[in-house]
Amino acid sequence: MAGGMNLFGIFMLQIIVLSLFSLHAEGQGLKVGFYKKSCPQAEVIVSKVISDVMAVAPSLSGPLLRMHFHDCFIRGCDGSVLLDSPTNQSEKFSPPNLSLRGFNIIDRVKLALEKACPDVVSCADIVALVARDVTVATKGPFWEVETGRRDGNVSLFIDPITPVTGLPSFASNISVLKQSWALRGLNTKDLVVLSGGHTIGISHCSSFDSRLYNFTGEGDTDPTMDPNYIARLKLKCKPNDLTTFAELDPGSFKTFDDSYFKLVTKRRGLLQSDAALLDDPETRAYMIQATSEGSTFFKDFGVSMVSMGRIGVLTGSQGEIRKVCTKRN
Ligand code: HEM
Ligand SMILES: *[C@@H]1O[C@H](CO)[C@@H](O)[C@H](O)[C@H]1NC(C)=O
Ligand SMILES: *[C@@H]1O[C@H](CO)[C@@H](O)[C@H](O)[C@H]1NC(C)=O
Ligand SMILES: *[C@@H]1O[C@H](CO)[C@@H](O)[C@H](O)[C@H]1NC(C)=O
Ligand SMILES: *[C@@H]1O[C@H](CO)[C@@H](O)[C@H](O)[C@H]1NC(C)=O
Ligand SMILES: CC(=O)N[C@H]1CO[C@H](CO)[C@@H](O)[C@@H]1O
Repeated sequence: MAGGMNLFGIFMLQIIVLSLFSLHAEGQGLKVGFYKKSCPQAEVIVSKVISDVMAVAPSLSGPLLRMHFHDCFIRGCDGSVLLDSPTNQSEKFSPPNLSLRGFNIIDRVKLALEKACPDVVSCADIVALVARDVTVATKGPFWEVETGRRDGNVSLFIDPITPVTGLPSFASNISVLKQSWALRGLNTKDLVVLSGGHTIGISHCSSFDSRLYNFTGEGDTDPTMDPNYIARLKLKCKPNDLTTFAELDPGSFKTFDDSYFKLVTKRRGLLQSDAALLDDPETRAYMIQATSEGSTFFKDFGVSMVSMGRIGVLTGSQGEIRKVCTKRN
């Protein structure tokens, strides 16, 4: 079973993680159009700011989609990824955030919302709505976003890098990835579908250069990666390069489409965690389906994003509605 852990082990971990995230059933208290009465213009305001931003800074679509993933996987979708800390000890300063950008865009959306309806729309909901709007802006699918999340007040440096319950690493194998999803009540289909988020955006060389230069510590390359692609990437990324980056989905990294799955199935997935999706019959079959005529990827992506958006949410009288997204009230 996954990572040497038996089913019972997964079950127990699931209980631990779920009770860490929330005592409520997953997603309870969320609904489409939560702000219909309290702030009827909320979603229009978010979309307007995002379309303005996309017009001048389209490269922020990647980090803004990724932000919702990082928020939801750590302490549930509670805006914890946004919190600053006077000593840089909050989540956003933890290593996996490398390249998380666009925090100022969330602030800009919040400012516009506070002007229209003060103290009503949570930062966690803003992150969820923005993830949808940047997907649409890159020609991806539209889905109805459930809202009604409230903001948490805890954000810890250690959380994203904690083994098992933290964020999955770019070097995760398929069993670790499946476990990471299962712990949050998501299934293997959600894993492969949401990995499709890598159809847009970039990755720093440091997230994949071991595959090019030192895969097992003996100066070797990753045998599962197309050698021609390795050669091309080596021209871009020199060893120990911390600043250069490459497109996750070369050729169409600005467009949300199915080409990510085409590349991964041709052994051109950039990250080990992308390539790992070939190691499971279900995820492999999905990738082939997703690149075929009858692909359901666009529809599936919306469904899985809604599921991800329900992880460990605070609702009702839990948590708070932050006035400023980087600070507790
Ligand atoms: C399967 C587990 C995942 C792993 C291990 C992973 C890891 C990574 C890594 C290492 C990067 C590059 C960061 C850098 O070096 O700059 C990245 C980028 C990105 N990830 Fe993931 N990711 C995963 C799942 C997801 C999910 C579920 C989404 C959203 C649905 C997502 C959306 C993105 C996007 C859009 C980018 C591009 C960011 C940019 O353009 O700056 N990822 N991811
Ligand atoms: C996957 O990775 C985990 C953690 O690094 C490791 O314990 C496990 O043995 C690996 N599983 C396989 C099948 O390689
Ligand atoms: C926190 O990090 C920022 C850059 O992200 C840096 O400018 C600042 O000096 C750091 N502050 C502390 C207290 O380490
Ligand atoms: C490759 O990795 C090994 C083990 O981590 C290390 O000792 C060696 O210096 C690395 N080689 C290069 C060229 O980075
Ligand atoms: C965080 O919120 C919990 C309840 O939601 C509350 O008991 C606690 O005092 C809060 N902590 C801080 C530092 O605001
Ligand atoms: C945006 C941001 O806060 N990035 C931080 C991510 O983590 C690295 C490594 O811990 C920090 O150096 C960055 O400042």
